[in-house]
This record gives sequence, structure tokens and C-alpha cells, in this order.
Amino acid sequence: MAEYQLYCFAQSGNAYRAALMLNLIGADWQPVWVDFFKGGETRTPKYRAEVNEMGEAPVLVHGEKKLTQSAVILTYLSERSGMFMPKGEDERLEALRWIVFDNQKVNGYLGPYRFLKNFAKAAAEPEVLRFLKGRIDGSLAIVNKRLDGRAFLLGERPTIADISMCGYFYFPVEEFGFDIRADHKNIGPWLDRIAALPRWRHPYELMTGYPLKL
Ligand SMILES: N[C@@H](CCC(=O)N[C@@H](CS)C(=O)NCC(=O)O)C(=O)O
Repeated sequence: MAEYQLYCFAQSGNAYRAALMLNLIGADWQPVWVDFFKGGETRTPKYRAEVNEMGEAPVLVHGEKKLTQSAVILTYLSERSGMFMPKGEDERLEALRWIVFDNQKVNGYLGPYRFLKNFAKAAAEPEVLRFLKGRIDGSLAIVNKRLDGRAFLLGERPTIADISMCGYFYFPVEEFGFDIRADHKNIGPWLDRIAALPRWRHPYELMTGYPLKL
């Protein structure tokens, strides 16, 4: 068995953060596929009792330790590996600031938007999509501005803030119906810089369950 197990599924940008980090640090890890869509696995009493009481993926298992919330997983892995770690109090707080913003307002809206457009059983209400798209546009503009003149979110070096922020950004344009790179000129080059890191892989290569069979 690999050193780390990651409960995840290919379509999850939240889980991609953890999967990408594991790969970038060269960890010995294996995906444990979560039947999120057809089986509704994260909603089952068994999953909530045995895997994650919050009913979410990703979950990282490392020996006796079980960690959830991608921000916690990224922090743990960066501290263990010494890679992509913000250095000193100011950088640590700055990384946390961007990770919280990402979780709530960037991927926190992109994820549900893409879910409603592609995977939800019922057709999405146009008003709901319009609301989410407005929030997404506003948040992506803030990220785009932050990347003006910076290679990565904290400066010249990639950190867990970048690995968190890119969660949903590599999924195909068709799954969103809009093109993040075309609409925000600093985001594409930043994504290319992350994708140029050794051992970077696309979410659909890194995690199991693609293509989705419903
Ligand atoms: N903030 C969490 C979000 C995790 C999350 O929402 N994961 C989705 C899958 S992409 C999930 O399991 N959702 C279940 C639900 O909301 O019921 C993280 O970053 O780990």
C-alpha cells in the first residue's frame, strides 16, 4: 500500500488541490475513488461515520492520521515535505488569506457553477447561474489583479496558495461555458507556470473516474 491514500474523484477541483500537491512533492500516494455522482457516497451514513463527518472529499489518510479540508491537507504536506511552504509569519498568514479567499469566493463559486452546468440531475435555474457567474467574475478579477507583475500569488516562488487557487482552473472550457484564460489575461500565464512544475498532471490524469459514467 502507498504511504498516502487520497479519497478523491477526477471531477473534483477541491480534491485536485491535494492530489496535485502529493504529486508535486513526489509523494508515494494512491487515489481511493469516491463514487460522488452516481452513488452519492459522501452523503451515506457509512462515509460520514467512517471517512469524513463533514461529508466531503478530499480526505487524506497517512498512517493513523486522517485529514480533511484541502487547506489543512496542503498545510500538512508542505510542512512535512518543506515544499511549497510559505516561509515566516508574514508569508504564512498571506498564504492563508489567499487560501480562505479561494475556498470561499473563487473555487467556492466555480465548483458549484460547474456542477450545476454539467453534473446536476435537474437543469439549473438561470437566475442561480447568473448570480454565481457574477460572483465568479468579481473574484477572478481580484486574482487577476493580484497576479499583475507577480509570477505566483505570493511573489516569485510557488506556494500552497497557488496549488489551492488553481483547483478548478484546468478543467475544460466547455465545462464552464466561459474561458477563464481569455477573460483574465494574467491567469493563463500563471497556470502555465504551475503546469511547468515537475510532476504536474491534469486533474483528469491524476485522479480516477474520468470519463464519468452516470
Ligand atoms: N473546503 C473543502 C470543500 C470540499 C468539498 O466541498 N468537496 C466536494 C466535492 S468537490 C464535496 O465533497 N461536496 C459534498 C457536499 O457539499 O455535500 C475543501 O477544500 O476540502
